[in-house]
Amino acid sequence: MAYGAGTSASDAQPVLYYYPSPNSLKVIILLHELEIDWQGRQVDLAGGEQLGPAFAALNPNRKVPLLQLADGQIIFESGAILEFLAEQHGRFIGGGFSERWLCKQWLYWQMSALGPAAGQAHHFRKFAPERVPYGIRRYTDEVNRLYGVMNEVLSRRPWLAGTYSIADIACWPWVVHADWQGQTLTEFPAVARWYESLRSRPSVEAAMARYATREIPAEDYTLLLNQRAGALQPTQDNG
Ligand SMILES: N[C@@H](CCC(=O)N[C@@H](CS)C(=O)NCC(=O)O)C(=O)O
Repeated sequence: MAYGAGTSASDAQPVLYYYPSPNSLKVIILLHELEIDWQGRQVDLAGGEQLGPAFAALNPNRKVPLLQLADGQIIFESGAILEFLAEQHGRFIGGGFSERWLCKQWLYWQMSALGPAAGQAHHFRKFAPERVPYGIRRYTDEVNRLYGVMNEVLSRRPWLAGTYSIADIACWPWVVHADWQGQTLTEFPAVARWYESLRSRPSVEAAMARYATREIPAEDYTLLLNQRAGALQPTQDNG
């Protein structure tokens, strides 16, 4: 099946290809904060929909989230989608030059540090088919260190980049799953305060209601955890 830009009236809305996981939730929160009408298209990751040639034509990395704008333009990588939307609307990206870069700095920190380490903690603590004590210890400790970094900063100011921004929006969905990472927020009072400030925002509540939070069954991961370059199917020309 090709995806591509459609022709009906509803195609004036951007389409978010997503899965109920932290990287997609970031984008869903920002869409709500910006009051953008959007259509959600949940991708069947367990069934390998993202690996088929049609989706690969949209994202060569074959992962969600992916945002298809009304004009057909496509953006993948959650951090890039957040930056694009925030820049386009001139909101949630800091006021002046310094704050803008503070915001990007924490956004990249999330993309390169918190997200990958928390993802590995989820993997080794919850989904790995064998128990690997080194992996569990390594990523539980690293996530603990990263929460400590956030706690230090959030003890000095209410939001990671001064004012509420995509940096906070990027980090929060990972902290939602602190228990999966072996962390408890009582150890990090400033993170707990920040977590609650975000959780109680109407846009975040609305995003959570639309984001079908569910325990992802371990069998959903079978396909995801066994991919190598040789199995990549050629992409399809969507025209
Ligand atoms: N760095 C990417 C990571 C995206 C990612 O890992 N997506 C996962 C779901 S959270 C996915 O699509 N997995 C499908 C697969 O691995 O086949 C981003 O932030 O957008």
